[in-house]
Amino acid sequence: MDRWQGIQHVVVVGLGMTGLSVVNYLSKYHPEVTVKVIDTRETPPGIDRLDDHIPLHHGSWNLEWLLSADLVVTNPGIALATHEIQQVLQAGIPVVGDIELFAWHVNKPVIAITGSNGKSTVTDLTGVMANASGIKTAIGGNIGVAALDLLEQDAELYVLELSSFQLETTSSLELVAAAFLNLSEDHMDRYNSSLQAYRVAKLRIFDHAKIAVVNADDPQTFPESSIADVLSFGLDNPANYGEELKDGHMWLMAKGHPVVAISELSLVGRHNVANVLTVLALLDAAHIDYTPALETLKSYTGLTHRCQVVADNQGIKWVNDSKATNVASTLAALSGLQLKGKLYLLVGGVGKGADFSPLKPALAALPLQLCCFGRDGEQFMSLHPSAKSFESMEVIIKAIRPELKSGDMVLLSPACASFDQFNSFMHRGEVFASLAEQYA
Ligand code: UMA
Ligand code: ADP
Repeated sequence: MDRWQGIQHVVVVGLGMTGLSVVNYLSKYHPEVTVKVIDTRETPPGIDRLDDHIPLHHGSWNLEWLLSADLVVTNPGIALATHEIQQVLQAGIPVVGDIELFAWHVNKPVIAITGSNGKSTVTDLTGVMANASGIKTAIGGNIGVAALDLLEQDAELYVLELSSFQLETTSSLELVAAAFLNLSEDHMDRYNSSLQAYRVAKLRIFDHAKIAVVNADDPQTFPESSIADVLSFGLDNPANYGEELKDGHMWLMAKGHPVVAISELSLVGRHNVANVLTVLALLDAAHIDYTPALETLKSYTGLTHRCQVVADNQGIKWVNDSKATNVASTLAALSGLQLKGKLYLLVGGVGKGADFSPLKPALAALPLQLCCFGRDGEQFMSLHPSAKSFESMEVIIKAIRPELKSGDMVLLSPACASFDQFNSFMHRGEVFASLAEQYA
């Protein structure tokens, strides 16, 4: 089927990494279509990299452009519920995202991963292991490399991290295997506080998947249709991919076969055991023999900004978990703690409409100084008697530094997005790491 038949005028909504990748893709593979870009921001990111010949309307909407398009391609950050996008849909004009364009084009196997937490870790490790197994693999999507840009790499396999935002505008992505890692509250501002609406967006990953990889400990990850074959991973429930005690050691098991002893992994934390089990299930589902990649698996230490020790001096550990942008990821960090002294936990930022009260029981059990900062920092103040409010991360570090003793840990695991005081979670993590280096 030629998806492009009858499409002459494309309007790209939202520049940024996604919009630029769409414009570049169209000019390379579909030079016959005309492209216009709308971005509601005064200074859209990427404006300096947009070809001068592409008409750009920025700072507001342009309904005339939108309603004269044959196809509208939206940035994942634009909700379909947005009034202007609803007008486009009511006019019968198709609205898709960059992942849908990727789906129309790709002719190699694709693996995709969604979930509330662990997507980037699982996506990266799946790609790393597939490459180490001799398969030329490209990874991208929500992890920070636009999917359409991967096509340049001419890979044998694509591994995509997909957010619920991206899945909302994707309807024909065929997958050799798809994983839904877990579901917990996030992006409630976008989903009108409905966890079910957020889940339904994520479940779209299974629509055209040959094999669904689900979390036996989290039934909300199970597909509702019976189309896909299902593999499950689990820490607490019986699953195809789980753990077993053998000769005094806990092993990761793949369908009854021992793969690696957990003590041999460099990754730490129970959540990472679940992540590795998912990777094994995905690779098996894609028929990849990962035996040559087992040493790579053992030495894999994970991505930066995820429970990463950035300084360790005088017995004081400084841990950057800036990627903890929701409650469940902060809970995962707390459950994996190996604490000898007091914990100085830095929380706050943009709360995205979340309920932070599930943190309360986990915090109650800890020798803790809770340090709250950022736009929604006040929302954490009732979670622990030690809570104090600060202007910024730097003010916190300056205030707590004289109190720190050997055995203590300073942990940035903010349970919030970063956009109030930083450009991104990476920027926030870098600021923390440089403060840690300065004050450690
Ligand atoms: N925006 C406007 N007007 C516009 C266009 C965008 O106000 O016309 C705003 C929206 O609020 C939007 C924000 O700008 O949320 C982000 O746009 P952007 O230009 O920064 O986006 P990209 O650079 O294209 O990045 C997007 C993903 N961003 C979002 O989904 C918000 C990136 O995920 C992704 O890595 C990239 O595409 C490549 O696929 C980031 C993210 O925060 C990391 N994702 C969320 C998450 O992981 O929780 C879902
Ligand atoms: P995502 O791409 O879904 O945001 P990441 O792998 O970047 O996932 O990890 C984000 C945060 O969630 C980090 O703080 C990390 O320590 C934590 N995390 C990673 N895997 C899991 C998991 N399986 N369950 C809960 N938290 C996790």
